[in-house]
Amino acid sequence: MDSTFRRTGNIHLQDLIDGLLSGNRAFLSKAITLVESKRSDDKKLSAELIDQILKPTNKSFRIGITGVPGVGKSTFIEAFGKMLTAIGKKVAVLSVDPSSNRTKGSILGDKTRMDELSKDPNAFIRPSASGSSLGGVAHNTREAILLCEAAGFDVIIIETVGVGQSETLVKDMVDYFLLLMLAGGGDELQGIKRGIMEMADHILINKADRDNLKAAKRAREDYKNAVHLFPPNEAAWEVPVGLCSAIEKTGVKETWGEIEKFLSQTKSNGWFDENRKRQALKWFHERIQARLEDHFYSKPEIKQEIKKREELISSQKLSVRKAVDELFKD
Ligand SMILES: Nc1nc2c(ncn2[C@@H]2O[C@H](COP(=O)(O)OP(=O)(O)OP(=O)(O)O)[C@@H](O)[C@H]2O)c(=O)[nH]1
Ligand SMILES: [Mg+2]
Repeated sequence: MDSTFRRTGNIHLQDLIDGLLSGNRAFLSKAITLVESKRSDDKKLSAELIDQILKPTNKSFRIGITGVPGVGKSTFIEAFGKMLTAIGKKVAVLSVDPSSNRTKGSILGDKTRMDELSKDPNAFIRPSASGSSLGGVAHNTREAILLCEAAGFDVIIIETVGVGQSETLVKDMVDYFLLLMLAGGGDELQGIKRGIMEMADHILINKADRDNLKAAKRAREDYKNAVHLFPPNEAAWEVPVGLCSAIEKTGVKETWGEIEKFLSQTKSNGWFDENRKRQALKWFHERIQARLEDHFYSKPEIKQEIKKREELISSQKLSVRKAVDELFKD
């Protein structure tokens, strides 16, 4: 039994590729597991896999969705995803979750929140990318996006929690960045930084239903005013501020309407392609940096050399500059 056979879950790489390209979701799952693997023989196979499925495609559309925990991202994706499959789209949902303390429970919770979508034959849901660092998670997610596209999914949704650096990572891998907000929380309370609002291509106030509707309408006016003060974005896109209720499924079609407008505008003004090109180049350089770092720190002698110098630096017997020069001497 060759190692290729064993490491792809008892199927040959070529069969995995054929299954993936035919849109088989079980094969897609296996392929994502393979690219997430840290084993060096798996990494070789993954590289081959990615290389073989990579063909230029402009067919797909990648949407990032963020917002504080509990804002309703998963519930929204369920409603939005079902609406998309109903109009004939194939939808893949991936999630980026930088918090390592998230339990299996909430992943199960997500599955139930996306209950209908997860049963839909035209949808694929992958709860969480794994990785030892945020950069690793981002890398795995980017490759998972490529695999989903190769499997024929035309809308790829990436859900991420609105806390910390993960927004920037997701922004760099999507065509459209949707920020879900709540009415009445106030920006500080919602933990959403101005920088994240500025990154958004669309602000959507969720839970605009029942007793909350009035407050949501007021919040929409506030956010509209705020958005006007932001510097214009490179896409020359006027950021819409909308209302929705993921539970009552209102504002969902309208959201897709805005996205279609964005698509046609940015495909004709060139931003869509330009943005993807820039993202690919940025990814390329990030990977070079990660590789250099791995290469350096994995040298067996380097740990000790670093430790020695850490002590000298702490006791002010060695300058940081000299220490670094010494480490890179040869
Ligand atoms: N009233 C109302 N409740 C909603 C709406 N959308 C979501 N909820 C509720 O809000 C809670 C959180 O929803 P989720 O979809 O899990 O939120 P999330 O943003 O995915 O949360 P995390 O994945 O934990 O960050 C659930 O109890 C939902 O039922 C909505 O439009 N209206
Ligand atoms: Mg969620």
